[in-house]
This record gives sequence, structure tokens and C-alpha cells, in this order.
Amino acid sequence: MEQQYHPSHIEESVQEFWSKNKVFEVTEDPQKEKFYCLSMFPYPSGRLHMGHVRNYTIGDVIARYQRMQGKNVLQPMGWDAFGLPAENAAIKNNVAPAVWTEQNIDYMRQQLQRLGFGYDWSREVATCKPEYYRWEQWLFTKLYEKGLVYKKNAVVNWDPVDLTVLANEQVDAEGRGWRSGALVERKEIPQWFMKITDYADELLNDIDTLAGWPEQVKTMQRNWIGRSQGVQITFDIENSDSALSVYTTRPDTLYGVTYLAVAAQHPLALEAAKSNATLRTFIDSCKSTKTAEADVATMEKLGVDTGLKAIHPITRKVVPVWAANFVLMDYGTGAVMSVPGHDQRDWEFANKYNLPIQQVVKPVGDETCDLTKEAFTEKGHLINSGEFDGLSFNEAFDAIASALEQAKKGERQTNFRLRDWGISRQRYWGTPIPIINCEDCGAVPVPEQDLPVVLPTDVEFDGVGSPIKKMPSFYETTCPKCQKPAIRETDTFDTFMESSWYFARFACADLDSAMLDERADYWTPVDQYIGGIEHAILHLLYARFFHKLMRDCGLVSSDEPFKRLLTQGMVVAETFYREDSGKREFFGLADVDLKKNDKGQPVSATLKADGLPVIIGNIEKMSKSKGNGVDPQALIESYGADTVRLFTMFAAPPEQSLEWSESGVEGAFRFLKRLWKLTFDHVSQGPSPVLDMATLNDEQKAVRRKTHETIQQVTDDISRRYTFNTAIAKVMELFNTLSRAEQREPNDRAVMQEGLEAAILLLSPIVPHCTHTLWEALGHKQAVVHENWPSWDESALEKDSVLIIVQVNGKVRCKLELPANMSKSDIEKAAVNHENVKRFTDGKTLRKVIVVPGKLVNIVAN
Ligand code: ANZ
Ligand code: ZN
Repeated sequence: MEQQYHPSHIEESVQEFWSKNKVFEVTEDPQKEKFYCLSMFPYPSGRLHMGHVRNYTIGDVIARYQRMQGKNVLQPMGWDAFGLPAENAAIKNNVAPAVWTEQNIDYMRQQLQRLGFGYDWSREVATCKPEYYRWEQWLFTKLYEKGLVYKKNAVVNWDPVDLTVLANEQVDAEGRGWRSGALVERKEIPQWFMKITDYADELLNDIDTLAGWPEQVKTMQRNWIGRSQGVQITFDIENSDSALSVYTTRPDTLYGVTYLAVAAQHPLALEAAKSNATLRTFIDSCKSTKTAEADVATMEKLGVDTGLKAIHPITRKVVPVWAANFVLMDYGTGAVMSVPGHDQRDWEFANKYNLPIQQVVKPVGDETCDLTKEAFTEKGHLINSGEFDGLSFNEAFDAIASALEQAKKGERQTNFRLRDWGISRQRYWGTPIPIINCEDCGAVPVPEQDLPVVLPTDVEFDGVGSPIKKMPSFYETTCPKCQKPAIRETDTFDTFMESSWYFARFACADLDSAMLDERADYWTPVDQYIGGIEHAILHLLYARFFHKLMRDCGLVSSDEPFKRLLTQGMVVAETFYREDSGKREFFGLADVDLKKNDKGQPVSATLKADGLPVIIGNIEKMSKSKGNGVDPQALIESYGADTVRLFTMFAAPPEQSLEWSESGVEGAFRFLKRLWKLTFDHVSQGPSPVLDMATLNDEQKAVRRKTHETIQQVTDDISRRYTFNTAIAKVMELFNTLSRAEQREPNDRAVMQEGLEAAILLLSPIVPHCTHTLWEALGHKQAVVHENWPSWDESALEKDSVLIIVQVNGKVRCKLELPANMSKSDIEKAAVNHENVKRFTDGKTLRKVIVVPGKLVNIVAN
């Protein structure tokens, strides 16, 4: 053992030890309890950022902790390797997406290894490899046979200059293409969809089984699926055979309908537009507006009267039909019954276009409403509703739904906000959709023996359209059914497809005869999944959906993929900026000299480059645009992996945001140096003597108590709440006790040995390199990575004596050190007869003596 702590001297050789001994390579072992620990795999963007480091450190600490519990732990790693940034980089740097991706993977893999994460690298997957995506193509063809995928027209962003489809994030705020600057058009093209709506009920109901998920994420999933109970109601159209169906969740407001509204693309509106020029213009103008729900919510509500009249299904009163831009064509029936008295959007629209407002619900209790100010949208009791007057919401819902059903004018219905998943992308760097389009046979899935459809990687990439769309050698083929010439699909899958099943593939990454085998059933579901909250909705929903699809194809047998989910907080840091004619230039901590007050709050800052002042901005998520990013690589190089890991785990509990601090990193480094030195001083006096329990003095007992208390508390922190920060703080306390302990006789040294061993075992999942070396130095033959989690000695926790506070009339008068096993009456006697107490009770009557064993005695006297 070296006298000084030099991470660079030990970390790489410890990593070599792990890899030579294949420490983290696991196989299925039915004798052992399995634990599958998975951190969300990264997109190979180039280099790791602090967010990755945090995510993967949390995962690694949990995995190593579970290993020490004796479990068979799988912790794999791979690459979510398809996606847009590779295409952008290809254009910018003139390098093929495959080459760029491969280089990034190589660099980032080496970074992960340098951080000492205990991955089973034999299972590494990169989703851009045909060995991986062929099984996705295979599953797609199976789902095609089952009718779970279909093709329909859907809108894309079309760049009329670059003649290419743009992803949403390639369209700027003004609706212009990111490269050409041209106004983006909306174009309808045929695209593939997956019937996730067939699983909507199950995806919603099973959320209740996810006891190990954060409530917040479950709520987000529920809202996204958005199940609602309502009634579909038919309004006949006056002087016509046609009728208009609307979907409403508020049938109780039926008597308050003063107009109907249809989407601009609704067939009735299109029909009426043939003889109505104003309506025609309106419909055309709606074509260019966005239809995402979020956009609809904020835009100005506009509409045009179609001239059609609808007949109320119960009162037979006639109401006008309007076309309106806020009605979504693909939700419900694309038409709504408008109740301006009780829906705020309808209220605004009615006021704008002078349509009547009718109140039909009145508040219960002492609530009031004023329909001239806003709509009353709460539920209440019915008024102005004929025979239904007086009914509550639930009663009215039932009664009106039944009346409509009887009159064949309506039907109860469950609706979902969730739409089918559009999986076609008109991009190059993705999994080719395994379909062949034949003039005679239509869309024909590629037969199993012809899979994979390999994406050509040797391409010229100029950014104008996808290269495979210009590559006859790729798309010219023959129809598998009739053998006539046919055209291969050149669209690729949404990259969310690859990340929807990678967790299962890790179980059998080497399998080349099937998508999954029985090993997937051994390892899944994932016991602990760790990742960012930004994936709370789509990724997790798609992965849950895929797991159920795979289950229904007989590939796995569980219902859900992720038992427990931990969403780690953001890494944040201070920002600094200067403003130049309204434009902000941001700087990070590394660019400035910062003055702080004695409370540690920043007061002023100057730029290192020119010494002139900069403005202190907010603490924000680390990002390139805010200039406050910290490169983990530089940190590893100056402090070593263990310090980076320790700081990351110590600075905040995993779910909260972690504020970057240089002094925090230095503090972590200093602690490891001190732990090293204490161990060095201890072992340089030779092997530790054996603990002689019979001759322990009080001081030694106290040190032992601290050691075993620490084991108990740290175990509790980690196993129940994953609060590693408090766990580390407790080990630091133990360290302080140990460094203060006198070293005079053999038992002192034995107690020190025991304390150091505990501290090192408890810290080993967090700082696995230095603890490897220190454990060895303490004389152990077996590597610390193979050790079990320590257990505490109950008898060491017992206290011989306790401190009891004695109060007289609420004032502390003395503190007594009494044997821990003393009876209540003896404690009372000792307290009452103590001279400090007697001084205050002499000549008085003792009214009450309350004894709380182990804590205090309270005496009331007057
Ligand atoms: C009448 C009504 C009265 C409504 C009232 C609300 C309040 P969820 O819960 O999201 O399913 N709606 C139905 N189809 C629509 C479409 N295509 N575009 C825009 N809005 C649509 O909400 C269902 C409610 O959303 C329906 O209930 C309908 O407005 C509206 F006091 O009908 B309601
Ligand atoms: Zn054919």
C-alpha cells in the first residue's frame, strides 16, 4: 500500500482485476435470487455529460449493493444508436452516420469503463446493428399478421425547398425548416401505425400494480392515456338525411346546448363548403395550423357558421352548426355539442360570435356563479332541464344517457386520449420498415427468411432526403407473393421502437435464432430501472406496451417490464451572463472568478478572460446553451473516478436536483485521502490483534457501538430509501470517531480494524476502487467486490449506562448517568434523592414524578 492516495495509480488496475476475473459477467442461476438493475441506455452523442454520470453512478451503487446482498445481479449497458443527431453530424462533418456513431460508442464505452461501472459488457448491444434490429423487424411482421399494425394517411412536416420531411424538432418556432428556412407545409402521406389503443385499458389498469414507481410518473401515464366515460349523442340535421354524432363527458348539460361545433375537416363541413365560400376559405386557413393539443389550447378560437341546423335529440329545438378550429378531427367524433354556460372554451366562442348562453347546472351549497363573467364548469344540480331538474351529476348522467339510449339517439362510451402510435419516419438513420409494396398485392411483409432488411451504411449523406430513397439497389426488389418487380419501403422506424425492448434483449444478447429465449423470462422484469423524468411518458409507455406485445407473442410471461423505477433529479449549476443588445451570452463557473459572502452566497463575479464584471444568473440545468456544463472527463482526470462517484452520491438524494460545486468535489477527494491515511497508519503497525471482548474498556465499547450503529443505519438508509447521501454522512461520522480513538493497546487496534472494515464495506459500492485497495491492505485475501454486506452485532449496540435528564417544575436541574437496565422506581429514587434536586424541592410537596426510562424524570413540586 502506498502512503498517499493516488487514484491514478490504482483505479485502472482495479478495473483490470474486475474484467480479468469477469466479475460482472453473470449467468442464470436458479439457486440465487436474481436482481436486474438497469439504467436507461444512452444515445451515443459523443461524450458523457454529468447527467449520465449521475444516472449510471446511482445504478451502479444499487447493483453493487444488491450483489453484496448475495443476489445474482445483472447490470448491462448498450447504445440507443439510431436517431437524428447522427444525420445532422453527418452533414456537418461529412462523415457517414454509421461511422460517427461507432466512434462515439467507442469513446463513451471507454468513459464508462473509466468510471468503474460494473457492467456485464458481454451483453452490450447497439441498436443500429442488424443483429439487433432484425428482431424488431421480425416482431413487426408478426404484429402485422395479428392486425396490430396498419397503414393510414397522416400529416408530416414537409420542407418544400429541401424536399424532405422534417422532424418536429427541425421546425423552428416560426414554422420554418432548420436548414432551408422555408415555411414548412403540412403534407399527408401514408404511414404505419401500431395499435397501442388496443392495449389502452390494460396499460391504464396495470399502472395500479406498479407499487415501486413514483406517484408522479404514474399520474403522468394515466393522464396521457386519458380514459374518459361519456356518451355519444346523435343530432339529426334539419332538412337532410344526415346526422351528426358528438362525444361528451357532460351529458348532464344536454339542455344547455346552444350550438354544435365540428372540426374544419369534418365531412359535414367539407360538404357544406361546396356552397359556402366563407366556409371554404376558413377550412383552407385551418390546414396550415397546428393540431397538437397543446397548440389548440393556446390559439385564438375561430369559427364560421356552416348554415346547417341540428335538431336537439330530446327537446327537438333547432341549433346552428359551426365549424371551429379548436375541435380536433381525430378525437371522439370530430364534433362537439357546445354548452357555453358550462364550458369555458364554448363560453368564449359564444361571446365572440354572439351565440346564446343557457344555464342548466346550478352550484350546490354556497358556491355562486355569474355566467356573464365566465362559464360555471363545476358539477352541480340540474335546472332548466325539463324532467331532469334537480338531479345531481351522477343521476343526470345516468338518466339522460338512458333516455338517449331508449330513443336510439345515444350510447354510453369510453374514450381514450391515447392515439395509435405512428412509427414511420422518413429518415435514413433508423431501422428499415420490413415491407415490400407490390402493385398487385399491396403492402407485403418481408418473409422471415429474408430478414433482416439491412440498412446500407456506406452512403453519401447530403441531407436532402434520405439516401436510401435515392438508392435503387436498396428499394428495387421483387414481391415475395407474386415475384413481380416491387418497391421496398424506404421509411424507417421511430427510434422509440428500439428502446422499447432492449431491456429484454440484454437477457440473451447473443441469441441469433430468435428475438428472446427463456433467459428473458429469468431476468425480466427489471427489478430496478433508473433514468430521467423526461422519459416518464413516451419511453416508459412504449416499453410497457412492447412488453405486453412480447408476452402475447409468448416471449415473456410477466405483465410489466419495470418493477421499480427511480427518476433521478437534474444536475444543475450556476450561470453567469452578459447582455449585448438584448442577446445573452452565458458563462459557466469555470469561466469566472466568483466572490462569495461568509454565508457562501455569491455576491459578485468577473470574467477570467477580461476581468470585467458579469451578471450572476440562476442555477439551471447543466446545458451547452447555458454555458454551465461541466465535463466529467476533466474531473475524472484530475480527481479519479471514485471522487466523482462519491461527490455525485453525497451531494443530494437521487431524486432531487444535484447542485454542482467544485468545493463539494474537493471535499469528497479530501475525505478519501483521509480514509486512506487512517488505514495506512493503522496497517503500517502490522497485522491487527484479535478483539478480546472480555477486556474491552468503555472507550473501546463506545467505538464499537458507533461502528455497529453505522452499519445498522446505513443499511436502513440504502435498503429502504436509497438515500445514499445520508448513508455517506454516517460513514463520515464513523470515520471521525475512528480518527479520534486512542491507539494504545491491542484492543484499540482491534476495534480500529473492525471500524475500518465496516467503513470500507459500506462505502465499497460507491467508491469501489479505493476500497478494493484498502480492503486488501487490511489483510483480506478475498477482493472486496466479493464480500457480503456487513451485518451489525446487536450486543455492541447495547448501552451500559444512559444519560437521564432530571427536571423540577420544567427546569433542568441535573443529568444522571444511570445503568441502562435500572427499574423505573430505582430511577425515581435516584432522581428524587439527588442533592441538586433536593435543593429545589426542600420544604415542598412532590405532586407528581413522571419517569421516562432512558430519557428523563420530570418532578412537579410546590
Ligand atoms: C359537452 C360539454 C359540456 C363538454 C361541458 C365539456 C364540458 P375528455 O375528458 O377529454 O374526453 N370534445 C369532444 N370531442 C372533441 C373534439 N374532437 N375536439 C375538441 N373537444 C372535444 O373531454 C371530452 C369533452 O371534450 C367533451 O365533453 C367535449 O366537450 C369535448 F360543460 O361536451 B364536452
Ligand atoms: Zn405481388
